[in-house]
Amino acid sequence: DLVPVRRALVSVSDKTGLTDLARRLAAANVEILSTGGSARALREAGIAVRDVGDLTGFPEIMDGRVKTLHPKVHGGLLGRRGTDDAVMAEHGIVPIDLLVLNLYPFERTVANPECTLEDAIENIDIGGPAMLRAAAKNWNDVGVLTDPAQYENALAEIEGKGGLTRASRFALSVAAFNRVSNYDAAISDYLSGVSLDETHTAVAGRAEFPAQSNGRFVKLMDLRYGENPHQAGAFYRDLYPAAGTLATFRQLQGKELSFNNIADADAAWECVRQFDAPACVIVKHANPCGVAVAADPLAAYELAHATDPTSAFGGIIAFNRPLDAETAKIILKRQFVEVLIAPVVEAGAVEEATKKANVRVLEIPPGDGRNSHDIKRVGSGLLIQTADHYQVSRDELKVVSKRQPTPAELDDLLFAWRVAKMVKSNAIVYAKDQRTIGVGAGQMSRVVSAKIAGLKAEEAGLVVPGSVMASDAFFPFRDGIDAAAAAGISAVIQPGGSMRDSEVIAAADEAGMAMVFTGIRHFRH
Ligand code: 93A
Repeated sequence: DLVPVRRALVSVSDKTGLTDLARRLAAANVEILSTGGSARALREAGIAVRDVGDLTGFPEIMDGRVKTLHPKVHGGLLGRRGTDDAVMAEHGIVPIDLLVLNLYPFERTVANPECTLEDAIENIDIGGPAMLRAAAKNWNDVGVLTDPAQYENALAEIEGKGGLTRASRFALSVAAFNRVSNYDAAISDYLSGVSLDETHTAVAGRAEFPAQSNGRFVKLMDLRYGENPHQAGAFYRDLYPAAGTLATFRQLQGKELSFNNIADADAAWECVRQFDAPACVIVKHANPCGVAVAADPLAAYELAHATDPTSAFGGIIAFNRPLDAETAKIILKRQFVEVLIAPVVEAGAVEEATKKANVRVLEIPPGDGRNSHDIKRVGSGLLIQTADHYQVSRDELKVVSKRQPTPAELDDLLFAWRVAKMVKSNAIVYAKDQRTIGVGAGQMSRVVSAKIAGLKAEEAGLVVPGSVMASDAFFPFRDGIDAAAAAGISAVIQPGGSMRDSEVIAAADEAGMAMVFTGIRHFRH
């Protein structure tokens, strides 16, 4: 099932790894055909190449727009060895066994805010996808490399066996069709966001909501099952994942990630990366059950854990600072952990984790990229919205109570607000000294969430004077404030905007509470 590789066509925009690849192909007695810039780069490196123009007897024309669109190229890629030999011989078409090609950088070009429609159009590759499709269609006889990351394995096969195996050729063919599909989707997305004004000048449109947005995800892995064992599941990631988001993770140790692990890890990571100072977030069933900011990760963990030790059992724990061996050791001794996440996991910490084979350890390289959209399935439709990355700042807060919050209360109010943003609605967070003391999540009535937060704080023995409360949306009635007052809360942060705001503010004033409005809410369902 091996196809010997005797002739390769090399045409690459991204010249990464090009000379090494060509040198090794040449050493394996592969004849190299190449296009303008690629051929030049190879000659400069002292590698013998033949110009495609020499093969076709036709020059590159129209600034390179037509360089490989020729029957001698496409016949060489599409000809079925055995079936088409006579017709190939008749027309002087020689077989091309390997295509090494990556496309004009359309995605990178349009990512530049200065990109004009003309720049974008010139970067639509025509000959490249045509050759990729030809080679990929004829995978039975031809290999196709679309990404420098594929070079090493292919070279190893060619050097070791003299050709590519059937399994490799098929996998490379699928990858090539994937690439073409993603490329076309990027072009279609971009153009769908452009409209022409009265003078027929292109103006950028609502590019965040393209008319079509298929083919922009790539599968990272199949999962053992979905949310429940009778459901199937898989994990896809954006073709171009935003730096610093969960989808860029590296798993350093532990069992395979599950569907729920990934969902919870995302919630934990997105929560912890909101904080500048060292922080720890523990998530259970999609909600933070303990969050703290402290002098170092260990101190933050201790405080986060103490919020709700019962719920923390089997939790997903995320840090926004490197995780060291000592901290990992203490955590793993203290409790059962599903996933540990940090921007850097020191070797000693991984070592500690290997003692518990099941604990998954993830490293997420730093970056401040954000997911741009949230997607939710409804029936056989999709709800799409821009993601909620709003961070309320101190000077946006409006004090509505008679009493002003103290500086310490203000710090805690902002802390609690950030946590509340990551808690399922109705979300109520009680906090004190930059740590949660009770979290009420996912209730259908706000007052019950407030009661749950109070109950948790009491159970953990953490209710202290001067504690604060955050509510992800306004209080429709004063009962939530009364419940908080009864639990010992002294300051409240909430969006405001209820019909009964005056009643709610009066309840705060009666209890001597400070209350601030954010003016914006953070529903999370
Ligand atoms: O302008 S094209 O659409 N017309 C072509 O005939 C063609 N053939 C290859 N672009 C074409 N290519 C692309 O040129 C390849 O996909 C590759 O990205 C690039 C390599 O050009 P060079 O070797 O001149 O740097």
